[in-house]
Parts: sequence; C-alpha cells; structure tokens
Amino acid sequence: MSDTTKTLCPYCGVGCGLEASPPAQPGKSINRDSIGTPIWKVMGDKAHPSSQGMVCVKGATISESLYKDRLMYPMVRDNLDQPFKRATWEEAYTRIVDRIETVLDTHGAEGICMYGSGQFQTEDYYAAQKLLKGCLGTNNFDANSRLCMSSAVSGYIQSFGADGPPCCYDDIEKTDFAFLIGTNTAECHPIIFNRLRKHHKKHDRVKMVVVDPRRTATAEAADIHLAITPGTDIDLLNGIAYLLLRAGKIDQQFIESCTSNFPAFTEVVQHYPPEIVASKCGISQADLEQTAKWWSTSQNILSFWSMGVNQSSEGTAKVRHIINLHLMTGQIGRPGAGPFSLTGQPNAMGGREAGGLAHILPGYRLVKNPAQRAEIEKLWNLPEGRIAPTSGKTAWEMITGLETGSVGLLWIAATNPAVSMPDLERTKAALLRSPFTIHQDAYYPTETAKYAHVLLPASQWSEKTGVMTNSERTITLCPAFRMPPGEAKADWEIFAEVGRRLGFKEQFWFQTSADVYAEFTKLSAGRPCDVTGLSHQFLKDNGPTQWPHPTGCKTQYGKRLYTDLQFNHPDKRAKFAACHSKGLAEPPDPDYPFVLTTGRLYGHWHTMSRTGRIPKIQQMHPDPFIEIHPRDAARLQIENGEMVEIRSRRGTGRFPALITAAINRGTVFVPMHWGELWAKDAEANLFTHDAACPDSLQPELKACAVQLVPVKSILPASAIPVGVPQKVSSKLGV
Ligand SMILES: Nc1nc2c(c(=O)[nH]1)N[C@H]1C(S)=C(S)[C@@H](COP(=O)(O)OP(=O)(O)OC[C@H]3O[C@@H](n4cnc5c(=O)[nH]c(N)nc54)[C@H](O)[C@@H]3O)O[C@H]1N2
Ligand SMILES: Nc1nc2c(c(=O)[nH]1)N[C@H]1C(S)=C(S)[C@@H](COP(=O)(O)OP(=O)(O)OC[C@H]3O[C@@H](n4cnc5c(=O)[nH]c(N)nc54)[C@H](O)[C@@H]3O)O[C@H]1N2
Ligand code: SF4
Ligand SMILES: [Mo]
Repeated sequence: MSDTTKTLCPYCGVGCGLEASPPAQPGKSINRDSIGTPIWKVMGDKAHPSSQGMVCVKGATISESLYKDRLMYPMVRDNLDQPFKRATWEEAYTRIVDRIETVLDTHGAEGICMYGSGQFQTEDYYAAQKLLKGCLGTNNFDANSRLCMSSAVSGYIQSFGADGPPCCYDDIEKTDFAFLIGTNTAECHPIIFNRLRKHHKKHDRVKMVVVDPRRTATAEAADIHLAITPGTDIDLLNGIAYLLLRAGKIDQQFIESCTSNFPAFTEVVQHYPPEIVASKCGISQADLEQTAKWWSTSQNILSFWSMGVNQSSEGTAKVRHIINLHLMTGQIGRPGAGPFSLTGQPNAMGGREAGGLAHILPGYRLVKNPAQRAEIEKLWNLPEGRIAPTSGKTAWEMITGLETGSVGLLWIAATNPAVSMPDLERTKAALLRSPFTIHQDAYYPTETAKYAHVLLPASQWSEKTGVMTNSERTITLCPAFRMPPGEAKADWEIFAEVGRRLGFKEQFWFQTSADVYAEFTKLSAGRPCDVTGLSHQFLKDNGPTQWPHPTGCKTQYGKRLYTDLQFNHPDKRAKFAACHSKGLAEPPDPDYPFVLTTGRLYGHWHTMSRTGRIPKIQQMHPDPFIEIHPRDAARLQIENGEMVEIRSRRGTGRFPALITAAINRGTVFVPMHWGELWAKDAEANLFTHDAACPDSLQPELKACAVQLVPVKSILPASAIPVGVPQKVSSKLGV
C-alpha cells in the first residue's frame, strides 16, 4: 500500500518494525494545529527482520499518544515563580543564545550542560555532540543512558576493547541455553521474549535460567529461577565459574589463543565454592549446580541482561563477569552464543554510535584519546585542541554542579529528570537552583517543566525523519508521516539553529536530517560501527540494515561481531575481569531493614508522558503499589491494599501494599513510572541514592535500604486513604 509508512516503534530497544497507515480523514491530519484528528493505524511490519510483524501493547497503541497535551509553542519566563508566556522561536532562540554567551563569559564552556536521551534519533544526537563538544568545546553532554546502559558500554569496552553487543536476534532460535540475569524480558523486551519462549517451548533440549530477586513473568517461564538476594550477582557468576573450573569444562584452546588475564580470574574464583555462594545468594546449591551444568554441557549459550545488572554500584564488574563465563567456555562469535545486553531505549544504541555520553565521541571514539579527538576536530573543521581532553559532567554531576554553582545553563531534552533521577528531593532542590534551564519536550505538562525557564516544543516520532539503532545493531529509517503540532521542531533542527546563531554557520550547513546523517556516516569510516555504506536513501530502498555496514558491504542482516575471534584490544584478545563481589552500596541494617528495588511494568513507559495518556494502558496499571512478601507483611501487620509508608534515609512516600510471594523476603519493589503529575508521593526515586559504579558512573537505582510503616500506625483510621491493589504486574499478559 502506497500510503503506508514503514517505521520503527519508538519505545523499547527491541526495535520492532511498524507500518503506519493514515486515518479515515487523511486531509485533517496534515493541519499542524489539528490535535485530536483521527488516529493513525499502526501494525507490526512483517518484513522487519528484528520483529517479523510482532508488536506489544505499547507499540500497538503508540499513535493514541500523539495528540493529547502536546507542547505547541516555545514558552518562556524570567524566573520559576512566574507563569510561562508564549514566545516566538525568534525570542526563544535569542534568549538561549544570549544566555549561552553570558555563561561562556561567567563560567566558561564548562558551565554549559546538555542532558539528552536514548529517545533522540541519531541525527539529534549527532547535532548535539557537534554543538557542545565541538563548537562550544565542552564535553558536558550526557544522556539518560547514563542511568541505563553505561555499565554495559564500559563492560564491553573493558572486556573486548570496544563497545557493541556482539549478537543478533536470530541467535535466539539457535541457542540451547538462555541465561537471563537482571532482566524482566517478558515485560520490558516482550518481542524478544516471545521469540525466546516459543523456541524454549518447542525444544526440550533448550534450557532457560532467570536470575532475579522477583518472580517476574520472565522467571515464571524459566526451567530454574535463581531468586538471588539483591546485589549478589558477582557471587553467583563467580560461583558458576568455580564449578566450571572444578569440572574442567572450560575451552582451554580459546582461553589460550584469544584471551588475557585468565590466571588472575582463576585466583579470584577459587574463593567461591558452591556452599558459600548458595548461602550468600539465598538459593539452593542444587539449582546453582544445575545452572553450572547447563553452562558446561550446552552447545550454544546466550546470556541476556539489562537493568538488574547495569544499575548497580558494581555494574561494570557484573557485566564483565557475565562476559567471563562466555570467555572461559568459548561461547562467543558464532550463531546462538554470546553475551547480549538488552538496550533499554529505542535509540540508546544510536547514541553510543554518535558519541552521546560525556566520555565518548562520534564513531565509538573516546574523549581521552588525543588522536581520536584530533580526527574529529579535523572532520568538523574546528581548531586543533577545541575538544576538551577530559570527560564532561555525567547526568548526576550536572545535578551536583547546580548545587555548587558550576552549572550556569542546563538544557534538558527528551528526558524527564524530575521523575527519573536518583535521590529525587535532592534532584528537585538542585533544579530549583538552576540559573537557566531549557526543557525541550513533546508534551506539556511534564514534571520537569516546573523547573524550566524556557520550554521548547519538540516534534517526535512520526513528525520528524531520522534513524534509530536497536539492541541488535539494526538501523531503521523512521520517516515523518504526520505534521508536527503547532510550531514544534525536530531536536536536531533546534541544535543546528542555535549553532548557526552562535556563529557556526559552516558546521551547521545541514538542510535536512539526511544531510546530518550523511555527515555522521562519513565519521564512522574504519571504526567498529562503520556505516559508510548507509544513507537515508539506502535505508528507504533496502530496509533495515545492521552495522557494521561499510561502503560496498553486501550483507544487510544476521551479522555477529567477533566471528574471527579478533577482539578490539591492541593485543586482539578479550580480557578476563577478576574482581570480588562488593555487594550493595547501601545494605539493609536494623534501622532500614528492607532492600527496595525498582523497575517497570509491561504497559507503562518510564515517566508516563505517553502511556499515562492512553486509557487502555492506564486501565492495565491504574496505580502505583509496593510488593511485599506475605511473611514480611504478616510481621508488620500489613494487609493487602493497605497504605504503607516507605522511608529511606532520603525520602518518604506512601503506596498501597500488594502482598505477593513473587518477591523475596526482605526485598520490596515499587514501579518507577509514577511522577508527581500522576500520583502523590509515589515516586520510586524519593528513596534511591546516588552511589554509582566507579567505572560507568551509573547509579545504583536497583537497591536502597528502607523501612516500612503501616500508615494506620501513624494516622487516625478516618484519615487513612485506601488504595486499590492491582493484580501482580507480571500476570498482566504479554
Ligand atoms: N514496559 C516497559 N518496557 C520497557 C521500558 C519501560 O519503561 N516499560 N523501558 C525500557 C528501558 S529504557 C529499559 S532500561 C529496559 C529495562 O528492562 P529491565 O532491566 O528488564 O527492567 P527493570 O524492571 O528495570 O529491571 C529488571 C529486573 O531487575 C531485577 N533486579 C533488581 N535487583 C537485582 C539484582 O541485584 N540482581 C538481579 N539479577 N536482578 C535484579 C528486578 O527485580 C527487575 O525484575 O526496559 C525497556 N523496556
Ligand atoms: N528508580 C528508577 N529510576 C530509573 C530507572 C529505574 O529502573 N528505576 N530507570 C532509568 C532508566 S534505564 C531510564 S532509560 C530513565 C528513563 O527516564 P526518562 O528519560 O526521564 O523517561 P521518559 O518518560 O522516557 O522521558 C522521555 C521524555 O522525552 C519526551 N520525548 C519523546 N520523544 C521526544 C523527542 O523526539 N524529542 C524530545 N525533545 N522529547 C521527546 C517524552 O515526552 C518524555 O517526557 O529512567 C531511569 N530512572
Ligand atoms: S517490544 Fe518494544 S519495540 Fe516492540 S512493540 Fe513493544 S515497545 Fe515497541
Ligand atoms: Mo533505560
């Protein structure tokens, strides 16, 4: 059908292909002010190699989110006590450019920060890097991927010498053993999970182990669920390695010819005999031994992980210890085998390619590498030495920079930190102190708008053209097929215009997003993520394509990295990590005896800016809640549905109890989705802390110590609000 547009789902990193077709009255939908026009029809694209026509409830309902509460025009105010007033783009640009010039005088380039997002398209990311890191000369660009994938990035870099998940989704149907750790794939990467579950059900020989302190929908499908105590992943992984070594089930030849640091690793592993590991992790020795047995006997092993691993004060070490198991058994570089991080956001992968974190540069280059900085300066036609030699501020350092006054301007785009940052009271207090905050978003209100001096209306998916890369390195063109509402503009256009007004006309020559992409692909020449063979036109004509894709490349899909077993370290070897487990940054104690963990539900997306506005999804998950084990609830005399006050060292909130044996004793869970626009005092990040992995600087959003107090013991009975407990989230079908 000619009026059907092929595109990509803009929610999770699975990256399902979609086909969008116009509503019954197509004429209306091209009027920029016609918010509320008929809704476009969206279906799975059967021809997309990653998803083969499947979609989950989020993809299926995406077009319902495009109309309500859109930010239509730039809005400005002089201070946070004033109401916003509508401004023209001209006024908004002038304010921003004047302020950037002032901050350059008062603070230097280091006073300017941009906090972006894995929901940018690659062109948005690239234009932002050129503006901040190139033209302005500050590496203070970080993305919400810092809270998400940065431990995976640093784990890959340390183990393999370069970032990049080595596997592809076709490995799912080729594996004999799927090892899922710290991932609720069924709810968060549902289409990957559908493929895996189908393969698992079909073949008796295929085994699945899930490691998670909660009995999620993912864990329910497993042959063994290892319900470990939060923070004991490295104990478990070293414990499996111990059993493999003891049984002699290692790939000696691979270890000798393709790896380094094995002796140091074996030295560490000796300290993890099964009796000690089982007891530390809170699992049975038999389950541990059976898991190790599958690691030793399976032909092809695929491991998957996401936030239960990355969002940890030892996130990088956890990632590297997963990779260790693949290295000691030679499970990499062939179909059905390898370590596979599941990317959270739709284009966090594109962000890594475009250099969208404070320590990297476009084309998988590093800020600290002088030769790589010089290459980029030359390609950008900027003076030598323009790119700063040190990493910029991370997301959290931007918050602490507001506290100390070192940040003079904070530009927040496509992320909602007033819900998603750790230690939220502290974050909000810091945002209140910001001398000048720009919030560039598709919706109004958002929780972060409250802290902004300038609101810029962003066009979003379906309204702007650009590319996105999914978890398996497949790049899909997402063309614009509707007009943006009001005066909304694409993120890259806004960055480019500010760049031009600051005097960088030559650097921001782009007329279209295809121009931006063309320049980016040139920069990738000879790099691990070489995409010199791609362009918007190529992707339009040939469909989704996996990287690497250098000029002249013939294969489009089904590619794996490291099939030649040559890694990216100078010695071409992959490096074993050798570390002991450190446990949680804030372990429970008599005052705060529970570990609070946080995460996602099947229907909602993050801070609900889209899914909170879709009735079907609101009905699926109407309210926040706290999951508590029945025995913990009995001890505290908490009944199902009763309001519970959660207190951590940093904040207090109230949630209805959902009593369920699906969570470990001593651990409680709250969903991350609800911000102050959607529920009162029910933000997961009221409790979390800023302790982060020393390598990736990713905060430990998955664990903090809390106490629980039934609200009835604080308030008189008449004043107690009654919450409605919902079904266990994991039962809400996939
Ligand atoms: N429905 C939905 N899907 C999404 C998203 C969404 O908002 N909604 N967001 C997307 C994004 S950006 C991301 S990053 C991904 C996240 O995808 P996931 O990482 O799968 O999701 P989470 O629920 O954050 O966390 C996963 C699991 O980690 C477990 N966990 C907690 N502590 C530990 C621990 O110490 N060890 C281990 N092994 N496990 C632990 C939690 O119990 C939880 O079940 O989802 C993506 N997909
Ligand atoms: N406690 C706890 N906290 C967490 C997590 C957790 O597991 N637990 N997970 C962390 C992780 S992994 C992530 S990824 C973050 C996510 O946290 P956020 O990034 O804060 O969440 P979103 O709601 O996805 O915010 C994206 C915003 O971008 C807007 N938007 C969408 N498309 C566009 C566009 O094209 N342009 C612009 N300018 N705006 C657009 C949306 O309207 C929305 O307001 O949360 C982190 N915080
Ligand atoms: S699995 Fe992810 S990419 Fe696929 S439809 Fe659902 S949210 Fe979209
Ligand atoms: Mo994420």
